[in-house]
Amino acid sequence: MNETAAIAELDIDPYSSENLIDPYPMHERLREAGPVVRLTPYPGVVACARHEQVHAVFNDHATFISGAGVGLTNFNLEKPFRPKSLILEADPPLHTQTRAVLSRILSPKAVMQIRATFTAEAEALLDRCVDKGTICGIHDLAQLYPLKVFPDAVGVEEDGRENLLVYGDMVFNSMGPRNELLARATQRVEAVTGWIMEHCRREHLRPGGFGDQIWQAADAGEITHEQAPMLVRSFLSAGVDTTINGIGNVLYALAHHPEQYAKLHADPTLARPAFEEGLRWESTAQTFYRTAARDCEIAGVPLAANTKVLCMLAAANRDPRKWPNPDRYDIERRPSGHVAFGAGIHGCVGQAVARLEGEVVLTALAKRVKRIEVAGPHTRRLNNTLRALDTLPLRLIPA
Ligand code: OVV
Repeated sequence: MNETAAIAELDIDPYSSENLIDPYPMHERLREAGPVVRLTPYPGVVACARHEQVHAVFNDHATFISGAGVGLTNFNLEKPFRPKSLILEADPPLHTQTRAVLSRILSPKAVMQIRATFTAEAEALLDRCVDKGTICGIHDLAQLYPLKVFPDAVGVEEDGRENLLVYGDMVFNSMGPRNELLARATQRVEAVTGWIMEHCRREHLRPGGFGDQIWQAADAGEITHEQAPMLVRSFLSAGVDTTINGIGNVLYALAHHPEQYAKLHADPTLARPAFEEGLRWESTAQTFYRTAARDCEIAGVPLAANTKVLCMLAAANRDPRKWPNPDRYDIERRPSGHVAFGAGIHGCVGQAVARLEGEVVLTALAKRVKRIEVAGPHTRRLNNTLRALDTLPLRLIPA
């Protein structure tokens, strides 16, 4: 360390209702205050809202570890709400082993094999949506699609899949403070945790599906049989609520930018970049934390060991230092380098599946629908980590 810089300090609560409803003014204040900012309501926490620092923290996994939790809670000091994820909340060497298994199961080759099915399901669902004419973009489209195709691919039975929504909501709320949102999620999850853990067991997983492939990796000795259900749990935790909101948020973006939708309708091959730009513009996972494994620094600012570092993905994805016109949703922008999937060794292992879902849904939409009209006010579902909509009334004008 050459020079040490003073650290900015802001009295900001990222989890206030006001900031959860509209985080963008807060993002700007945090980015402009400095490369790393202390949050006075949360002692021991600093926030990075600029792209450069978020990217740097994610790419230094030895200093900024995940094993002490990727939410506000420091697992070195407090017990997690559930046994730690063997991939999300793990560091090398454990993470290296579990990641190898999941990344093979979700490899580009595996994604090629599910592509035809995922496409057919998107087309069938969009046929039904167009027949309806006026839909809730969340309930009739953004939720139905991932809740069908992803558990099908994992090999989970149809009955009870709505439990995945309750569970995902809990997992992502658990990364914030002990506020009212977390209290309510904790109450709701009680009735579904048993179902989730039961469906991680081999006898509940269709042979050959992603879930069963984890058990096969245990048979092959790549992981233990005790680890297998915990890795299936990662699919069930991270695989549904994330893509639901990725699709929901991009529908919101397209409905509110008719000129962008017109470009997509004219050229459905823009589906993939339109989804990608949606992730940049309105990032599904707004935040993840890391924990300083030792005394260290960010941009010359000294940090003590055990400092929790709040990485604001959504703010980095609109950092004017990185993106021209960052607040503009532009489907012809190629937003490579966005951190909506994180970055570094913990970068989303399911991102090829997420992109496939986004692409085929937007392609099916673009081919059938000439125009999307906002058919009423939307409502938000507040969550400590996810940018989520509850309702999104849309009128689909057929081509
Ligand atoms: C990326 C992510 C989010 C939530 C849960 C998990 C992973 C997990 O591994 O359980």
